[in-house]
Amino acid sequence: MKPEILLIGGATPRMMERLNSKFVVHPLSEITDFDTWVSSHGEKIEAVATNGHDGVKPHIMDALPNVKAISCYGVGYDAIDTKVAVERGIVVTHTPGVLNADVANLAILLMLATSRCLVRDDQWVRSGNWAKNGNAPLTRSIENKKVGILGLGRIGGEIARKLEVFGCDICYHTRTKKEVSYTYCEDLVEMATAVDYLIAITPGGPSTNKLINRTVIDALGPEGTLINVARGSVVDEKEMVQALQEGRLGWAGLDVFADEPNAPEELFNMENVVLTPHTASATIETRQAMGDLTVDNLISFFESGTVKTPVPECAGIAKTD
Ligand code: NAP
Ligand code: 8YV
Repeated sequence: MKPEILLIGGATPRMMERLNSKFVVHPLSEITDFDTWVSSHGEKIEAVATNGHDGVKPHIMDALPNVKAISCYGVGYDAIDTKVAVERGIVVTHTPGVLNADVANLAILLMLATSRCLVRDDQWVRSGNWAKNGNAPLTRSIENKKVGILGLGRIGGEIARKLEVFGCDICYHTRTKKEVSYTYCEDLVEMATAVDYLIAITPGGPSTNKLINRTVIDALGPEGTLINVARGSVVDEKEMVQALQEGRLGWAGLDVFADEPNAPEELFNMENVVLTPHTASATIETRQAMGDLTVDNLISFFESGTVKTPVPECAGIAKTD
């Protein structure tokens, strides 16, 4: 008998094929009346496959009493209540490591796109402005600039290493000092004051909520650039928009937003802003690796009771191979 699982959000064809071969998959998107479905199927569901955006909402968690594993397609799992999961003995897994390179690449792409005015200059050519009005205004270099990284974990570390090629002077802020050669800044405001670029790459959730507030934004200032590839919740979005409008913040490169898939409309006409729709890990190669790991964790859990990549909160209840 195949175990029955609930699939929240989308899955690639490759993931679906592998999931269907091992499980009876119930896609949430195909359930029209959740309460009726729960009364006939709720107790049969033994695992959930989800993603970092959708997570598992409390009413879904409550409706599935026999869930033993939740596999998240993404490294960030702030949309899953791990406290409740651990209390119920549910093992939560995620996809760390396999997306480091592409997320770091997008952070640097946003730095380059904002500093070199990529979107404006692309438009300069397409609109005929070049032929009509001559050369575009000069832009700014990222070479040898000061960069502050908020969150120097797997991805933050990769961003730092890649930025060394540009001669950037790198410092970072985390709760605990790391064994690295980059300068540790205990105080985020002091770091923001000192740098040209501030890159956010922490987890979301309560401990990082609006860490980048008005004081930090003002410390970064009119010559500063904010890059956010972490979670929209890490930045006080209203304050950021206002600071960009008033010229108190120079530029922003943003992959994540507080209310996805909605982004503040005030940003849409700003030339000093580059926006991407939460696509830092969205390459074919990286999404394949994430999908494989998401499914591997589930298969391994049901075949051997072990998982490959449990979230740290579940270290005490998860067996690893
Ligand atoms: P990680 O290895 O766990 O690194 C997290 C870093 O953030 C650590 O250095 C940690 O250091 C620091 N941190 C955590 N809480 C903090 C706090 N309250 N204040 C300051 N620093 C804090 O995680 P990762 O694999 O690099 O991923 C980081 C996050 O990136 C994910 O959780 C996700 O939210 C985001 N992400 C976004 C995308 C995207 O598509 N845009 C893709 C992948 C990941 P300390 O514990 O010492 O504070
Ligand atoms: C995904 C992410 O796009 O891994 C993360 O934390 O934010 C992204 O890689 C997200 O999990 C939605 O699937």
